[in-house]
Amino acid sequence: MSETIYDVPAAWAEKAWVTDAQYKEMYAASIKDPDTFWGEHGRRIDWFKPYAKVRNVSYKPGEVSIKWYEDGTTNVAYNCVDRHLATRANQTAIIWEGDDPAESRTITYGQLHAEVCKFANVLKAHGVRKGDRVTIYLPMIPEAAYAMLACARIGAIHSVVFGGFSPDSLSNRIEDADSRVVITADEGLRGGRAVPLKKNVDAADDKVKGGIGAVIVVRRTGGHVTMKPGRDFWYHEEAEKVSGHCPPAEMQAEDPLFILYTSGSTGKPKGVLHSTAGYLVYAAITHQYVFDYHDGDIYWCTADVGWVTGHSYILYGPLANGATTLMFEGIPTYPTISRFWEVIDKHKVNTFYTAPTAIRSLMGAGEEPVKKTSRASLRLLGSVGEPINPEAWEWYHRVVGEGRCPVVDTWWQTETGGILITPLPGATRLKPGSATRPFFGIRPEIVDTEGKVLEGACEGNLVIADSWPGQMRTVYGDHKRFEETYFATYPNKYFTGDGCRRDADGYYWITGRVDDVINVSGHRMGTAEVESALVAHPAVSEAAVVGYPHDIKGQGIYAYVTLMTGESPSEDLRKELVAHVRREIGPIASPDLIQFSPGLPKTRSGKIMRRILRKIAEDEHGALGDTSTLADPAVVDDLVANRQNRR
Ligand code: 6R9
Repeated sequence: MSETIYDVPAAWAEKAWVTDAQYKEMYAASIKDPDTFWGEHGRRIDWFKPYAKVRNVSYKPGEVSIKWYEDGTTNVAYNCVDRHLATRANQTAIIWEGDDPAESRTITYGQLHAEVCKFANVLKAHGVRKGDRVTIYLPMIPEAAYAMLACARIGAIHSVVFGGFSPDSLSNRIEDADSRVVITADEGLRGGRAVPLKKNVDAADDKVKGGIGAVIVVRRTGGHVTMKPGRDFWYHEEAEKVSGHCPPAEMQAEDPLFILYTSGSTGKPKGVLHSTAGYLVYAAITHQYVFDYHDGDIYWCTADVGWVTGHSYILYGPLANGATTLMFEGIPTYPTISRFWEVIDKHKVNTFYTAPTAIRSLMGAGEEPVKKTSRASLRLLGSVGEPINPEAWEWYHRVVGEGRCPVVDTWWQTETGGILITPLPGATRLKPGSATRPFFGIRPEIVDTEGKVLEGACEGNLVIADSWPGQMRTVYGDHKRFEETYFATYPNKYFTGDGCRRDADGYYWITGRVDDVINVSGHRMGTAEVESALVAHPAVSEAAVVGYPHDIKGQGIYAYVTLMTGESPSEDLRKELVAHVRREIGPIASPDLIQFSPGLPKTRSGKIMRRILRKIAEDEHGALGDTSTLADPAVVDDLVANRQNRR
């Protein structure tokens, strides 16, 4: 473990919103009296009707209920757009950088307002009402922002599905959310290659019970698509038919804002539900303090809007703060491996927020592609999505940031809505690899497997002892699953699913998932999902999937596959199974290694012993531990002998 410490640069301590002393004071106050702290910060957004009640939360088993600002009314789109018009109508809200470096444009707050109103009226014209679910399956184009804000404006609940998901994954999400309207584009464009989004929607529609009601299609590439009469509508044609005037709906603070599907340790992906006011307050306050956002900053988060990072830190947090946010359609390596740094120079980006997997892959190309750019505008760097190894942190800090930019390693989850553990650049001394300290109002605890709260320097499972406004409210349509997943393991606490170490300075070091979720390039993948995709193949009788350390992706996917009688292992079958999983879920779920195994290690009660499979996949088979409870210990010898991950 690296224990290098980086002090807060003097200039940062001077200009930042909070110094170390202020952090300590504000943090203590936020924990001692959350009602006062959040009562004040709730006013950073505008309200139609102000709230009198700040929090109303119960983590009690069987009656988990989370409400913030519940008697107030407001509107998220109003807060992200309209309220800035008086002072920022001509300020750039969104800088859009296309996949092709020759394509970029800026959208002012005034233009954003007009676009969002139009889009909202198109949705209304197609029968979308308050509370209806709208699925958004779009590439990284400004229309994704317009569509999300349009939903918020009229009180519809958006469910954004990442453009890399397959028709099957898309249809499951459309069906689970019971959403009648889908917004997509003819094609997406990434790294010069077209992604057939509309075609995927057509394929998904065949699988949705009752079919999709209406598909609104944004023209992006002009590529050929088939339009089904009565179901498919070109957005640009619909937009011409509607007025540009659309008043924002008055929403209750606890009305749902969006659903976002995320993988868990069991079953199909869960629809994480976030509500209106608390989410926005939390996205806004964290965006301000964590990125030390000041008026005039150019801010770039490289995530896709299909993930929570895109929701909170491309769109809602920055726009609530009246910021200029950059939206990038492409990939880090196209047309050249210097693309990120070129975009930073082109738009004079001050704050840059990306994922460790991107840093590790760019690190592999050496310093020259970075050093040939200026990056003089950069002041702050951020990291999110998975633990960042100290080597990657140091490279990011030294090469990309030239040693002058603090790195904020921000730990959070789809479920948390916003950043929970993080440095503040003007306040926190940095330790590479540590997410450092809790944000205001956050009470992390480390517990052992029995739930005993550990004190001081320790290691165990990370729980959060109390609520914060950005917390998810339920699993869409399944409150019982919400309680069981997050509040049953350690009663009266929110269980994160992450392991964590706390050092003697009170710094937190996230060690990774402790459940059956793997983190591939910062994307969450449930092992159960990949397994069920594999067993859906006719040649497969049984499958078990675990993660293993991967130099670039953080974790890779290792699949143990038992074939049906009569089937025999081959390279072709291996390839076919990879292609099959890509088709079923999407490319992010592709197994990196497949081991054909005649049997899987099971207990006498038939439970697969994943601990053993993990050890073999990690090439740590010297330390398999106790195998005496196995039904057939000989299975393990075969697994070790034929392991795929030899170092
Ligand atoms: C925002 C986001 C959440 C899981 C989380 C943890 C891992 C995210 C991290 C991190 C270490 C960080 N994670 N940020 N681990 N350090 N800075 O990524 O949400 O996709 O739901 O993933 O990602 O394991 O539990 P999500």
